Amino acid sequence: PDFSGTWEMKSSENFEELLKILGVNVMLRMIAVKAASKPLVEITQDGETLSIKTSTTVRTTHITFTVGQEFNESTVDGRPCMSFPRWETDSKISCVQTLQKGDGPKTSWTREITSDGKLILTMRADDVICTRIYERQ
Ligand code: RET
Ligand code: NA
Repeated sequence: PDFSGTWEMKSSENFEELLKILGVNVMLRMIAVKAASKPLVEITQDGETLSIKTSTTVRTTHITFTVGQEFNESTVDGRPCMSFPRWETDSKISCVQTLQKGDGPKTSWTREITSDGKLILTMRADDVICTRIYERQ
């Protein structure tokens, strides 16, 4: 699948609930939710290697990984973790995260390209799943 492109978000569910279960306090949640309502996602892809830059006014993350190989990233609340991305289907990457220090909810994400060319991002912490749908700009 081709993940590359500049993507804008069309819908988001459960982002605040996700931050809540991760223990982010109400004031920081408000700031984060507002900023995360207008993210810009830029993805470049070379085979199974993806580079994903997610920009907001308050936080920008940039990850590069190869499917099948562990890499360092941060959970959505900013805690360093090890991540292991793998193919769940031929168009969906599923990535389990392990905190580098301390305990917290079990976190993971998926990124999938649908047959109609949308990008679906899910982020999970324990039983809370946030779903965000993107379309190419
Ligand atoms: C934290 C807590 C500390 C204060 C702020 C935060 C902001 C997080 C944001 C995350 C955006 C995520 C996106 C993900 C994928 O689409 C780290 C929660 C301000 C803005 C856009
Ligand atoms: Na997003």
